[in-house]
Amino acid sequence: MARAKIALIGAGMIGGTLAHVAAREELGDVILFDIVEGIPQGKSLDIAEATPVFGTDVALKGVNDYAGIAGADVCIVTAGVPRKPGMSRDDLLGINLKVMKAVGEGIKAHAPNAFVICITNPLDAMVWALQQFSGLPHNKVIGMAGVLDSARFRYFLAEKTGVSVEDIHAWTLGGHGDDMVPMVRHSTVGGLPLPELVNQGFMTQEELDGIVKRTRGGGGEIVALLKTGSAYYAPAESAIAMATSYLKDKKRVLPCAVHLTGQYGLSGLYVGVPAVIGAGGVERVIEFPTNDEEKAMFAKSVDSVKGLMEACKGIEPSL
Ligand code: TXD
Repeated sequence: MARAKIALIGAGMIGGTLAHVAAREELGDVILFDIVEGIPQGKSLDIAEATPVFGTDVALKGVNDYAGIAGADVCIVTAGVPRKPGMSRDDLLGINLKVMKAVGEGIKAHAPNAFVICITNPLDAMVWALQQFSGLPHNKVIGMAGVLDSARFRYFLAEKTGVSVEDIHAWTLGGHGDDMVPMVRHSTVGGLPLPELVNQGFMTQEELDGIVKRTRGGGGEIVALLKTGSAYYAPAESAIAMATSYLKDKKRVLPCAVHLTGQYGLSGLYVGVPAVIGAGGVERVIEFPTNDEEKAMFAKSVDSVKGLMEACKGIEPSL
C-alpha cells in the first residue's frame, strides 16, 4: 500500500516539529508548505538527512506552492502568527483569519479529500473559518487544543500525585482560551475521580484548584518563558495523536474542537468536546453529563468563541 501523505501547512516551530515527529514515527511522506522560501525546503532536507539514523523510510519535501500538497491524506495547519508575551490568543484574529482564507482555498483546490487538523489560534474561530473557506465536510475538519490542554492538566496531576501520566485521564472542554473548562468530576487518576483523590489525601482542594488554574493559563506560562513565541513540542505531539487515530482508524476518544449539531445544546459552531476519531474523521461526539456549575463554565467559554466568530464575520463578510 502506498504511504500516507501528510501535508503540513506552516513550517514554523510547530510545523517543523510535526515534520520531525511524523518522519520519526514513519507516519507517512511529509510535505512542508510555507510562504517563506527556503524554510520548508531546509527543514525537510535536515529531517530527511536524519531518516537513516531514525531507520524510517519516508520522503520529505519542502514547497512554496499549494500544488505540492496535492492528494494529501492529512493536512495539519499551523500557518499564521503565534503570541508574544502580553498578547492574548484573540489578538491574532485579524492576521490569522486572512491566512485561513488562503489555506482553505489551497486545500479545497489541491487536497479536498484530506482530514484537516487546524492548530492556528484563536483556535475555535480559526477552525470554523477554515472549514468554510475549504468547503470540506465538517467531520473532516477539526481543531487541536483539547489534547494539549488535557495533557497539561494530566502532567500537573501526575506531578502532584506521584502517579504515572499513563494512568491519568483528564479532560478540558470548551474553547481554547483562558476560560476553558477542566472537567474535574470526570477526570481520573487510576480510575478515581479527582474529588475522591482529595478525600483520600493525594492533594488538597486548594492544590487541585491551583492545578485547574495553571492548566487554564498553561499556554501563557510557556509564552512568558520563551518570550519569542508559543509552545510547540506538546502542541505538535497532540496533533500527531489526532492524525494517527485517523490514519490508523484507532477510534481514540480525544478532546478536539469539532462542529456541533445539537450536542451539549449547541449547533453551528466549533468547540472542544471529546470525540471518537477514526477513518471516518469525527465519528461521534461523547457527551459528558454536566452539573449547573459546569454548564455555566461551558456557556461562558462558548460565549467567548461566539464573540470571536462575530469578529471574524465583521472582517470577512463571506463567513
Ligand atoms: O493548542 C493550540 N491550538 C496551539 C496553537 C498551541 C500553540 C500554538 N498555537 C498556534 O499555532 C499559534 O498561536 C500560532 O497561531 C500557530 C503556529 O504556531 P508556531 O509556533 O508554529 O508559529 P511560527 O513558528 O510563527 O510558524 C508559523 C508559520 C511561519 O513559518 C510563517 O511563515 C507561516 O506560518 N505562515 C504561512 N504559511 C503559509 N501560508 C501563509 N499565508 C502563512 N502566513 C504565515
